[in-house]
Amino acid sequence: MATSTRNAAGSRGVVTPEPIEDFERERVFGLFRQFGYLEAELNPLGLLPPQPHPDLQIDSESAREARRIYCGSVGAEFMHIADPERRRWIQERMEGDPGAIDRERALDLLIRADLFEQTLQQRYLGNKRFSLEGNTSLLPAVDEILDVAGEHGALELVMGMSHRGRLNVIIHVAKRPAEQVFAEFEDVDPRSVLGSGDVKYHIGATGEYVTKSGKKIHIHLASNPSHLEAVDPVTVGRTRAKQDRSGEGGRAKYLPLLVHGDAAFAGQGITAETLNYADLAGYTVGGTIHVIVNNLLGFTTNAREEHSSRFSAQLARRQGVPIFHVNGEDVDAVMRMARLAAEYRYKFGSDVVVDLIGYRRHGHSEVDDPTVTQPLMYKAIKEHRPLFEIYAKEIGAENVTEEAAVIKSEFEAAQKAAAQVTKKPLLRELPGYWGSYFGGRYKADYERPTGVEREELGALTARLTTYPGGFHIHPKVKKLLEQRAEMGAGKKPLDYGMAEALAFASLVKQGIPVRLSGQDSRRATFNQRHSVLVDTENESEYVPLSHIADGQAPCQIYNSPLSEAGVMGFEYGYSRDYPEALVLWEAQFGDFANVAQAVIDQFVSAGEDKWGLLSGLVLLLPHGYEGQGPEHSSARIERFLQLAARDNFQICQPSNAAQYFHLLRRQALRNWRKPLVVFTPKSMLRNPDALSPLEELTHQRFLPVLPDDEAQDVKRILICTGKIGHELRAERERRKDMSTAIVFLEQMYPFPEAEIAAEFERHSGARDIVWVQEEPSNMGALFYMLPRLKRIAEDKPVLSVKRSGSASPATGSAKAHEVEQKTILALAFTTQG
Ligand SMILES: Cc1ncc(C[n+]2csc(CCOP(=O)(O)OP(=O)(O)O)c2C)c(N)n1
Ligand SMILES: [Mg+2]
Repeated sequence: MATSTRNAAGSRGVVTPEPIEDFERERVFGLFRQFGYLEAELNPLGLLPPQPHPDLQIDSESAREARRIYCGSVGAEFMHIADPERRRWIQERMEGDPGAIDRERALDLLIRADLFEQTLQQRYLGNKRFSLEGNTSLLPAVDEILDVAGEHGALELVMGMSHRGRLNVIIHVAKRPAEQVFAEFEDVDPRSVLGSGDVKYHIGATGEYVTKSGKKIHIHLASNPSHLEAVDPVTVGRTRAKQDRSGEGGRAKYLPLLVHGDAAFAGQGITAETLNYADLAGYTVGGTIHVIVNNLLGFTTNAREEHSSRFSAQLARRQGVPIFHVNGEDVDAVMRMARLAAEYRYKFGSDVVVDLIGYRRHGHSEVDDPTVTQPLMYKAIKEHRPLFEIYAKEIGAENVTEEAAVIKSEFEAAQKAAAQVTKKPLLRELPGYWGSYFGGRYKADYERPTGVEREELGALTARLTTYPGGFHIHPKVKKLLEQRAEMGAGKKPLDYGMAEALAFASLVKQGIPVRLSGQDSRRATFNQRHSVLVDTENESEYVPLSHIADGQAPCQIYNSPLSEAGVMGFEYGYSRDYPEALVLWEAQFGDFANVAQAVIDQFVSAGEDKWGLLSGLVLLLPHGYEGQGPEHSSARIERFLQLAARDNFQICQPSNAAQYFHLLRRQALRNWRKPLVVFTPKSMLRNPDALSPLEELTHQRFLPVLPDDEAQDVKRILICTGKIGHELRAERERRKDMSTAIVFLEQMYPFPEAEIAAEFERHSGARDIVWVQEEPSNMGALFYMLPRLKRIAEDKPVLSVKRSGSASPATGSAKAHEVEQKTILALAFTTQG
């Protein structure tokens, strides 16, 4: 039960006894604050009947008063919040004066929302549009949110939403001219979008909104795939990037708003993943406002089939954030709650949920007949007037018919105009910071030198391997830093860990921010990074990468929550609004990335093709067959190669430390912004054959193919990628067979055809060309390589060595793995066509 302010004084030792009637009133109010939302009248069609709670069956003046507040059109769920200050704040706002409401403005928005949909319905019958009708009070709600945001100095609303009401939002929130949306329904010249582009209810939009107090706020509605809720982490990541780049006060300036469907909010795990990082240092945006456009339906599925909780919104309860359920047809209550939610976000920097409960006037899309699955609900909906008519009557508005006629004719004029104009495919403008970056097809002149002078490497090493006096370093880390110091001084060859540290250090010194997140990324899965030093006496932290030079760019390395889709989506979003930065997401083992497959498919690989939007995100995916079983061996090279087309991303496997160094620097230093998938090492991290002399960091660049200039009189060329190449080299040594050349393919995509051809040319005496991979025949790069190698080899036979086809990526037995691996190595040197 909530404590009254007078009771709180008791904790200071001054106990003031409560008068009995106050105490009873407080007790009754406490119960209603806690359970009142269950008995609230939340659905315009009466489809969510109050659920009587035994503790609320009280007949008293206080109970009637509390019931009026807590069981009306608003169900406030907030007593699960642990912080008494937050509870008290909500309670005071719920029980206090509701404040003034601009009803005329709300009515205008409601009329526009309905008439826009009606115009679409009349003109483009049978076209999907995912109408907002039944939940049109979303517009006055957003209007209130923006007003509060404006008062707090917001510059931009970063918005993510799916299909429902999106076209309405594009016009009435993002303020695109209605003609542009109507034009999307008109016939287009199909040749302009063959094989690319996206449907109209997925593409993003930007515009300027003027709040009711006259503040201008930029609106950025993010492009969105069909995959429900996948845009949530992307929107939050984008917001964080915008906040980070704006520095001080960023949390107030950029406000994220996610609009969800009720079925998707409850059902999609990525929503839970996104909510989960709301308060974590690496991911917080100072609170996201969530609005659920709740029609108690998901396609043809009823609410009672969607979630085990009474409300879809209750997923958010674990977080201790308030949930305001509100009857979507009590427009005044909707506006009050939207305002309250926005104020709460600004006051406490917390997420907050508004559950806007209405209905869906038509089928899921306008081509579905909902009377088949929800006959009674749709009978009630058919008899239900549009909200603007109900609201106009309620507030006694005059001239509604005339106003509606004017708005209707505006939309009709816009529709006619749209039929005349040619479609403008882009509904949005890119932020200025994208000015010097570009995508499109690869050109060699995009390359930049990536080498770093030896002296500079020495200076960076000094910063990377030292820590403040008095810092209690762990003996293992001390040893690692000592070894790194020798590597940086050229006394020892470099390993991947040091190469990466030098790459990051050189970049931040050059003013390029680095952001890396993943599970255990600070130390790293294989103990190879140690980017954060932890004092053994007091656990204080020292991050050498943040002490490289005065005026350096930030280097942020975060341990992420145990989530793939949510975190990868976030980092993709971050990269979209921070093109200057090197943004990396790391998998613990490469195959865990498949939990984020929707983010890879829908954003990372296809974002440019669908929306013309770019990202330089790097995915670090540990890969390699080391006898650790089915799930720790393969990062699923085959899946990435299958997604590759038209230079949409880069797929690389650097086989030594220097290659990794140049690859990371290349990604940041070029202005060509493309996602980069890196298959990263595990045992190769410490394989002496994969170490690099310091000189290779100074002059060389990333080589898409590592030639073999040790082999002589070559009879056979083995082509491979990654770790197996080092094993083949060891095997060659054992066999003393220098007539076999071993060529490492470091970049699988875009395919370095000329470089491979040059290797074939160099060893033109070779009879056999053999692709060697560790993966089974139905996995790895085999399907991709064979036709390409055959094309280059012309009339020479191209053979392949691989594991037999297998449903699971690798054996569970370490011994069986070794037998298989030995067989591959033997066959590589002996197989004949
Ligand atoms: C991940 C995913 N699964 C399935 C679908 C197919 N789908 C599209 S809309 C929809 C129903 C969504 O219901 P809700 O979230 O309540 O939104 P509403 O359409 O009711 O506004 C479904 C199942 C999808 N788009 N994405
Ligand atoms: Mg729904």
